[in-house]
Order: sequence, then structure tokens, then C-alpha cells
Amino acid sequence: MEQQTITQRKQRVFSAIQPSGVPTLGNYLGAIRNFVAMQEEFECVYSTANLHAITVRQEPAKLRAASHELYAWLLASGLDLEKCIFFHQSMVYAHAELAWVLNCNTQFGELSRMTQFKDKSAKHADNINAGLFTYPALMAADILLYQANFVPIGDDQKQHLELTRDVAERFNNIYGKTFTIPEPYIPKTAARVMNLQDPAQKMSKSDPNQRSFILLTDTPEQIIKKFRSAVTDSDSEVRYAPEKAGIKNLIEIYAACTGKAIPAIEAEFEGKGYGDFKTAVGEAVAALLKPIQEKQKELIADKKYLEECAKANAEKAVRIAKRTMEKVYKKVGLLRF
Ligand code: ATP
Ligand code: LTN
Repeated sequence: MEQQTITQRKQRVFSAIQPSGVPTLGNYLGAIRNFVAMQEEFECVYSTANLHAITVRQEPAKLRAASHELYAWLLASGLDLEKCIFFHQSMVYAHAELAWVLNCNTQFGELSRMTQFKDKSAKHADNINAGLFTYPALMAADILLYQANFVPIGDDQKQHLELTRDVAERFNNIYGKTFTIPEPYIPKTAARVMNLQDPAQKMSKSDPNQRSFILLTDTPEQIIKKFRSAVTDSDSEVRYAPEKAGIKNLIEIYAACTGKAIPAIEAEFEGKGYGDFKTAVGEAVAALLKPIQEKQKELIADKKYLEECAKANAEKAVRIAKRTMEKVYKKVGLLRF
């Protein structure tokens, strides 16, 4: 057989997470876990989204600490710096530069339709700043800068990714092929982990009710307690059905943590009450998080090391980003220093 001489570049992946607090179980199952899995097959570029985080008021010292902590959580979850590039968004200036250009190619009407903007502006009525509104243009810049083919995200970010695709297609039509059109990569189970106290809402780290979410820092006792107090229905059958939103959420979490199929879970808990099931879910989550928590504790003890890793990785990212920025400035007619 003829030997293949052209080595093809692996397809590229980009994603990011805001250092807006301790990550939740939703962040882990919806996004972080896929970041780790995708390293094996793709050329992966990840960042903290600290520029996105300042769209809501942040205390500077807390933001800095949360950025280091998030960096450690992702390494503890299995990101391998030999296999991926991982840095802080603010370290690579091209994110902000491309965001400006994309802001000028994104319509007010498109941004007005974003449900995250509507939700967050309702939550932060005293600070509806321009950055909160144009947030998706920065997210599009993050992705398009690296010519990403796939973007691992939870279900709630699908709308932002669709906007990214629209902006990229429009830009390509006006200026000629510049950006790769990215596709979302959403997990089959636990793509939208729901709030434990209100299963109609997604689990969110910024919820004021501590019992509504599982944080990656929660102890096994806290985890089991939170699951035992999770809101369910007045029935007692562990069955996956849309009208049983609370139980459906717990079944998905249990499936995602144990790798068991949904019918097998229904069979496992047949004839048993919600109490046994909730304890089992709590135990499965606690067991999944335990090794990650131990590793994160070790890593966070050496902030200097974490910062050095992020800087070295930012340098690698700059090299990729620079190629896109040169192309973009040239196409748009902007002079470059
Ligand atoms: P906040 O709660 O402060 O609004 P967030 O957790 O929604 O923040 P990020 O930390 O930026 O936002 O989310 C990082 C990733 O986690 C995104 O890909 C997002 O889709 C995913 N994610 C967030 N919440 C959930 C959830 N409840 N279920 C599944 N995936 C989620
Ligand atoms: N907007 C996302 C975080 C985020 C992101 C990105 C995700 C910022 N930039 C690029 C994927 C790709 C959020 O709020 N969850």
C-alpha cells in the first residue's frame, strides 16, 4: 500500500469555563468531563473565561483566587498539559481584539434574543452593562480564534454556539473564508443538570440556595444530605419520565456517574423508595468526586506552579491565535503594528 505522506492536523476543540465560583456538578458532567475525554482524539485548547466573568461584578482578589482554583480543578479532573493547551483567557490579548471585530459584525437584534442575557440581566438588574450584552461576541472570538471544529458545552450554551456559527458564516461571506464553522459537542446524559430544589431550573453556582447545587468542594456528607433533600414528586416509583422532573434529573446524574443505562437503573430501584435511591445517587456522586477533590487540594497548594503552567500554555495559544488575527486584520483592512 502507498504510504501516506501528508500528515493531517487533528481536528481542533476549544472550550472555556468562567471562574465565577466553585464549579458545580453540572459544570463537571456537562462540560469538564468532555474536555478531558476529547484530549485523546483532538487537538484541544481550553481556557478559563475570566474576561467573561467580569460581566457581573467580581471582587478582584476573589476573581484571581477563583481563576487559580478553577485551573487546579481542571487539572485535577484530568486535563493533561502534554495533551492540551490550557491558559487564562486574559493572558492572550487576541481574545479581546477579535471580540471587538466580531462585535462590529454581530447584530443588536441577535444579541437581544440570547436567553442567558435575559436571565442574567434580570438577576443583576443594577448592573446591566454592555459587556453582559455583547458576551456572545467574546465567546465567538474565543472559539473562532483557534479555528475550532468542536466545542464541548452543556445544553445551556447551545444558543451561543448557534450565534457563533451565524457570525462566522456572515464574516466568511463578506470577507472570504476566514473561520472554521464550529459544532457543539453536548453530552448525551446530564447535558443540563437541574437545580435540586427546583428541577425546572438548571443547576447554577450563582444560585443563592446552597441546597440547590452540588459544588465540587462539597464533602460526602454534604452531598448525600443535599440529594436526600432534593425536591421530587409525591409518587414513589423511580421511573424516567418528563412529568417526574426531579427523579428524571437524579436518574440522569446517577447514569452519568455510574455509566449504568437508564432501564437498568429503573430495574435496580424497582420496589424501593425514593429514600434509597437518593442515598445511592449521593454516594455515587461523592465517590466520583473524591479523587478529584484530593488531587485539587494538592495542586492548589502551589499557585506559582499553576501560574507558570498557564503562562507557558498562553504562549502556545498566542502562536495559534496570531495566525487568525493576521488573517482577520488583513481581510478587514486594519493596519497591524
Ligand atoms: P453561572 O452559574 O455563574 O451562570 P455557569 O456554571 O452557567 O455559570 P460556566 O461556568 O461558564 O457557567 O459553565 C461552564 C460550562 O458548564 C458550560 O459549558 C456550561 O454549558 C456547562 N454547564 C453549566 N451549568 C450546567 C448544568 N447545570 N448542566 C450541565 N452543564 C452545565
Ligand atoms: N459562555 C460560557 C463560557 C465560555 C465558553 C467560551 C464556552 C466562554 N467562552 C467558549 C465554550 C466556548 C458559559 O457561560 N458557560
